[in-house]
Amino acid sequence: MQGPATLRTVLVAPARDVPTWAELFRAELPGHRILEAPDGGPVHYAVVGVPPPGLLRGLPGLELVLSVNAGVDGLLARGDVPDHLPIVRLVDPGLTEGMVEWVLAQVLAWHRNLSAYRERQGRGVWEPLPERLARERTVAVLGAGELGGAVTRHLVALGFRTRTWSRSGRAIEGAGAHAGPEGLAAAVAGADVAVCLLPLTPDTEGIVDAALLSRLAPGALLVNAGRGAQVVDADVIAALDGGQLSQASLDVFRQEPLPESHPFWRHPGVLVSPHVAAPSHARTAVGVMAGTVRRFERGEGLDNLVDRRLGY
Ligand code: NDP
Ligand code: OXD
Repeated sequence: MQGPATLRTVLVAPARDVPTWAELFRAELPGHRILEAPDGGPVHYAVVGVPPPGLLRGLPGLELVLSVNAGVDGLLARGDVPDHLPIVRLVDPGLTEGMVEWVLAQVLAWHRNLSAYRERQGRGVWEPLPERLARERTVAVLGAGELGGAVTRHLVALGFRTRTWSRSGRAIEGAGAHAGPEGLAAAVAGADVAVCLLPLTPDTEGIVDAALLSRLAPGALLVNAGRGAQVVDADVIAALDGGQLSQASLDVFRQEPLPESHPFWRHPGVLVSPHVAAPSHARTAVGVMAGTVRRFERGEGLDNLVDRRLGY
């Protein structure tokens, strides 16, 4: 029988709910040693979000980093993951379902004028607004990966004319595909809705700016659930004030929590949610991560490895 020192060890250190995550790992990987804090012994796998500075470099024997987030910009920005270590980001059906629901909730509520009727209700106004069919609206989805792809498939199923934009021009059935910097203008041209589901990299920072917004249809909806720094805040406010946007549904912000003084809080055209579009649920994510550990130990190839060169 193996003693504790020889067991493969998983350090479970997400920012929140460590005991819950650790309990689920113990159930999934009963032959492993599951730690909730480093104990000086070898740690083969680290389950982290954005760990405290120095944590990863201080773990002897580390072989694999498992991100509890889909986006690894925060983890990479720390510069703390030694170059030789593979990082697997979270791709989890539970997270994907959450994102599909959140984005569709924004798009459908705007498309069917629900916020406008809510505002009219306060004034006792019975006034039907022009209603359009989904097939009369164009939605541009920036990012056609795990989340952008799933959202696109649902938009297509509802009948929206949908276009995606990605680095590689990855195709999603029923949607138009645009690629690379030269394809961005065509992807968003005349779109009624722009949905941002990009990872934050040097190439995507500030991508939702005045130039991009000016290419949308007047009165468009902007939905951002990627990362806050992809949006130029002042350009969004100006587009709302000038009528180029009628609403901005924002889940992510340059600074989180969103500072109390930020104009997004009080702008009538902005819907703020506190980075909840697609939370990582331990009850679905741990099974996925334990599967990755088992594949790693069988020497099989890993899915969803972060490409450090691309930054996602
Ligand atoms: P993926 O890596 O699966 O997809 C990323 C997509 O973005 C790919 O289609 C990729 O292109 C495209 N892309 C990346 N860089 C560029 C670029 N420079 N130009 C054009 N396209 C680009 O990521 P996910 O779909 O899993 O997640 C996307 C992001 O969503 C995360 O990085 C995170 O920031 C955010 N997120 C937010 C959450 C929330 O609660 N608000 C929860 C989870 C994630 P290609 O297909 O060619 O590689
Ligand atoms: C993620 C997130 O990247 O929570 O998973 O934003």
